[in-house]
Order: sequence, then C-alpha cells, then structure tokens
Amino acid sequence: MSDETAVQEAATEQGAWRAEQVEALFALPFNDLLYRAQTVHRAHFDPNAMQLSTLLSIKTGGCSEDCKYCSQSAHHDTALEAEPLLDVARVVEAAQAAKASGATRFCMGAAWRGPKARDLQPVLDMVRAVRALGLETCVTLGLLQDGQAEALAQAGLDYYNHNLDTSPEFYGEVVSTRSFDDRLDTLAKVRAAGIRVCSGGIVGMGEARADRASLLAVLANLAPPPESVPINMLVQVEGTPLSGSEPLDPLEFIRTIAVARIVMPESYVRLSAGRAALPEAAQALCFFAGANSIFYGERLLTTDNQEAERDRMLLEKLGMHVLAVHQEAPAAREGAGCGCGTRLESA
Ligand code: SAM
Ligand code: DTB
Ligand code: SF4
Repeated sequence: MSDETAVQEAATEQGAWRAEQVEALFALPFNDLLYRAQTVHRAHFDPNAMQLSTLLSIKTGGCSEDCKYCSQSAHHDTALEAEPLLDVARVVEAAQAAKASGATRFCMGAAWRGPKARDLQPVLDMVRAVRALGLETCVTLGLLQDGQAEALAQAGLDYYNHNLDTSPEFYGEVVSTRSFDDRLDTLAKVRAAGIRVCSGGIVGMGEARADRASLLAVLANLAPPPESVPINMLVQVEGTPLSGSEPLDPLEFIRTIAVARIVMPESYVRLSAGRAALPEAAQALCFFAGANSIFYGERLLTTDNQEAERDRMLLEKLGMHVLAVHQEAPAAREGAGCGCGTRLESA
C-alpha cells in the first residue's frame, strides 16, 4: 500500500482526520494530489457541473468586530463607507438580476457581530422574498443567538454561511473579538435547526501549511461536514492589518482546494474570494482539483469579482454547465442535516 493510500484509509477507518494526516496530503507530489482529488470528485459529483452563487452586501461596514482581513471592521481605517440595512425591495431587485444572469443561489451578507432581535425580522422577509423567486437562499449574519436559526429555518433559509476562517492555532492572530468556539457554537445552532451549513476559511493570511491542514481537518470532522465549503484567498484591502501580507503561491491555493475535496468528498467546494486574481488556467486547475462552486457576479461583498461574462465564457471553454437550483419545502427537511444539499441535477 502506498503512503498516501494508507493515510486516507487510516482516516476513513477511524472516521476522523488528524491534522498531520491532512498535512501529508498537502505534501503529495502535485500530480498525485490532483489525480487523487479528481478521482474522489468524479465518484461523488458530475465533474462538469458548476454551482453559481451571487453575493449581495445587505448591510455594509461599521462592524464592531476586529477581523484583521476585513474591509468592514470599524477597527480599521479603510476607504469603505458604512451603509444601513437595505430594504427588501432593493434586495429583491438584486436577486432578480442575479437570477436573470444565471445564478441559482443568492447569498446575503451583513457586517454584524450577529443580528440583534430587531435586525432579524427584515432579513426573514428578504429570505422569503428571494426564495419566492425560485432561488436558493443563503445568509451570513455572524454569530446567532438561541432561537434565531429556528426563525431563519422557518422562513425557508437553505444555507447559513459562517466561516471558521483559519485553524484554531492561528485564529488568535486574526480575530480577537470572538472565539473559534463561538463560531463552532453558531454552526451547531444552524445544523440543529435543519439549515444546510456553508463554512470554510481564508488562506494567504500568513498562516503556515499546517494551519491550512488543521482548518480543513476541523471542517472535515464536523459531523456531518458542511454541505458547502468556501475557500477564500485573502483579498488584500488597504487599511486592514493584513494588507501587505505575502501572497500565497497559486499552486498552494490549488493544493488547498484538492485537499478540501479529498477530506470532504460530498461537500460542494467553492472557489471563493480571490478568484479574480487567478489566471484562467489556475482557475481551471482549481475546478480539476474539485472546486464545483463559484461566486458569480461583478461584486463580492465590498470588492470586485470576476465579470459574469468572463465566467460564462470560461465555463463554455471548459465544456462545463451550470447546476440547477435544488429547493425543498422547509417542511421536507425538518430535523435535517441529511446532506441532501449534495444532490445533483444538471440544468
Ligand atoms: N459579519 C459576518 C461574519 O463575519 O460572519 C458575515 C460577513 S463576513 C464578511 C463573511 C466572511 O467573508 C468572513 O468570515 C471571511 O471568511 C470572508 N471575508 C471577509 N473579508 C475577506 C477578505 N478580505 N478576503 C477573503 N475573505 C474575506
Ligand atoms: C465567503 O466565504 N466568502 C464571501 C461570503 N462567504 C460571504 C465573502 C468574501 C468577501 C471578500 C471581500 C469583500 O468583498 O468584502
Ligand atoms: Fe464584521 Fe464579519 Fe467583517 Fe468580521 S468578517 S469585521 S464580523 S463583517
């Protein structure tokens, strides 16, 4: 048995990944790693299908948290102007445009530590209105209090995005105003309410490969792992403490995607922020490594994304097609956490 096969079989037998085992995957020769990731990918997904999510910042800037990568933290002096919560009509307009452009999921992000009681009601209205358009819904609102995940589930929310951001070991270098365990607690609340989990992290923040491996091990060992795993490359924003970090080698980024695919074979892996900075050939290698979801549309939250027209051309050049929307009635997923977010239906 080869070393790498032994690594994977050991992890499968004991049902949990140790960070050293995940790091051993990172250390494989590049071609072996990509071959392995593509093999796992094909066993679980249509390798030519791509999931398209469009983002909208529904409440921008002025955030109380001190996340060192973020343009929206009130602790940093960035050029960003804070804006209040958008009204529902404005959000519906943006969701309609996203749908017309070909997106199947609409993700709404708010620059909050977490939603206050008075903030949640308008967000529930947004979820219901976007869902009524036939789009999958996702929100990322920060830490949740008791009862808030249930209210979101009741409104029909399909996914809640809450990233672990980095390894437990490196976490203190990046955020001080909330803990790694606070984040795990919110993920547990989301899971218990029957909402699908979207959770990943950011690379290129000066962390070591061991941290990237440790983050992926924590995500893979969640039971079950997140249905959706965004892998973001740090977008360096002037005025944030992490601006000026040593950029990550794109080959290491592709390795990160490949390892995520191997350790979370049934999850959608999203090539997320930082994609516009990658040449098309590197993006294609990320797809080969197992990324099967992207943010689609000209803007992420506060920074630019790759243009939609360029994405359509790229998918066409690669012979890839868009994954159709997969919505269930909220009642159908009571007591969920069933992993049904991984069902395949091609447009
Ligand atoms: N305030 C909420 C929270 O932090 O959970 C939701 C919005 S927050 C902007 C969502 C995620 O975007 C962060 O957890 C982080 O992983 C990612 N993100 C934010 N700024 C980024 C940047 N400059 N580069 C890459 N990813 C970033
Ligand atoms: C995720 O993992 N990445 C998205 C989404 N979830 C909310 C956010 C990326 C933000 C990039 C920087 C910005 O545009 O502000
Ligand atoms: Fe606030 Fe979220 Fe940005 Fe942190 S990542 S500063 S919580 S908006």
